[in-house]
Amino acid sequence: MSNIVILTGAGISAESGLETFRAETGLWAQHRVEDVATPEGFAQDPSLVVAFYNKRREQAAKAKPNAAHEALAHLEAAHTGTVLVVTQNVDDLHERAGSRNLIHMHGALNSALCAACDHRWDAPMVMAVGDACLSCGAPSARPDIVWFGEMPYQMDEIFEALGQADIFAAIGTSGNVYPAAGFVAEARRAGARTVEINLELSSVGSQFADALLGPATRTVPDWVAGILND
Ligand code: BJW
Repeated sequence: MSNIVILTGAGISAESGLETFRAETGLWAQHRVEDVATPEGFAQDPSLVVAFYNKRREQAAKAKPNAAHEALAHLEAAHTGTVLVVTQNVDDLHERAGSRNLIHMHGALNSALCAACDHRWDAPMVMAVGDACLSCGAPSARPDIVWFGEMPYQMDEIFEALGQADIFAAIGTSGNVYPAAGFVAEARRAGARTVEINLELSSVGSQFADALLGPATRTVPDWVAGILND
């Protein structure tokens, strides 16, 4: 019985048609990160930020889980040990594929957060600046997204799982954003076998014991089949 922790990033949803961040034509080539993914950007121009996430919410709703999301859901159902997926993605393709033991460490497009009282609720498809909180009534709704400088969610649970991991895989993430980019070091300290699954080696690729290079819809099902046949 082995414990498997899987970190996913934008690359796992790329073949579902969702843009990654750091590709040449990706989201950060079209928007200044300071403008749309920081609390300061939201304070400066909330309409711009709300519109950015409204558009991405609409795109995510139209996208479908691909063979890589489905393979991870199958792994969770078929593996005799534990499987935890920690995603940096704010789309809901993992849960729509069937993953249940899942942490959205950078938040979720389908969730709204009250900046006044921290209450969360299901976001409407189109949020507006100054939407009222469903709990306290303050006009303080914001997208429930972890921006730069904010604390990612469920970090205690993630570090506890990494400390007990036998296998750690990072799929489709460039290794540029912390704390997620530090998970491989944490998993290695715990003695986990580590594998990077990506089109190319990431910024932290040299820290992994193994690499599987290629599109996630091919490499992830192959990797899952290998684990289940072990
Ligand atoms: C494929 C593929 C295919 C493509 N198949 N693969 C200096 C040093 C160290 C840290 C810091 C520092 N200064 C500031 C920091 C901290 C900061 C940080 O890391 N900054 C860096 C830029 C240096 N981090 C934070 O502020 C975080 N909070 C924090 O640290 O709190 C304190 C703390 C300390 C200790 C413990 C705990 C907490 C918050 C980070 C919030 C990130 N937010 C964003 C935007 C919001 C979400 C959204 O709008 O969607 O999250 S940024 C953006 O990057 C998004 C992503 O989740 C994240 C990671 O991107 P990802 O997923 O890796 O995408 P890409 O595009 O970079 O890569 C795609 C990959 O896929 C590529 O490798 C492709 O090759 C691959 N690929 N197609 C397989 N078909």
